[in-house]
Amino acid sequence: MSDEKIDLVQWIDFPSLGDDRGSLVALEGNKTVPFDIKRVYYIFGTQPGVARGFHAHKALKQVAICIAGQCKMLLDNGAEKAEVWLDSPTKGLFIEEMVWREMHDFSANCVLLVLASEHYAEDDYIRSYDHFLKIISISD
Ligand code: T46
Repeated sequence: MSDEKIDLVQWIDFPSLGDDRGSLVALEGNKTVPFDIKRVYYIFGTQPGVARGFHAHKALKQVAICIAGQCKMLLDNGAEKAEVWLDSPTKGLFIEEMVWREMHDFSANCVLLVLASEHYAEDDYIRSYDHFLKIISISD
């Protein structure tokens, strides 16, 4: 097994293909996005004070991009925690498997676009933080 440590916060900068009409960002699986994109979803209209997430994924990899407004993402790999603002349509946050995530402080206009490496599967979710810590400590 490799001892290589993967950074918890991994940003991807997407080139903005702008001209005098405005801006355009293109997202391509296995190119600008480091996996084959199997699913796309977006979160919008989040009510004031609401926080989302509170889970990790066993195998799913995702890239989250705030294409309008802003929200805060908390990432936690069991050893380290980081909180970052998602607030740019040209910046993607790459979230690997086995990372606990929470989203907080959504602005009213926030549209959070997420690209996923797998189709939706409820059995890929770990929704108990204690269970997540247990699994992480076993796999270390
Ligand atoms: C994640 C964070 C960033 C589906 O039916 N298909 C889907 O592809 C998704 C993502 C969700 N759903 C259903 C499941 C729930 O009944 O939509 C409902 C809301 O999903 P959830 O409560 O999981 O939403 P969040 O915002 O807590 O988490 C979502 C993703 O589920 C998760 O993978 O990493 O956004």
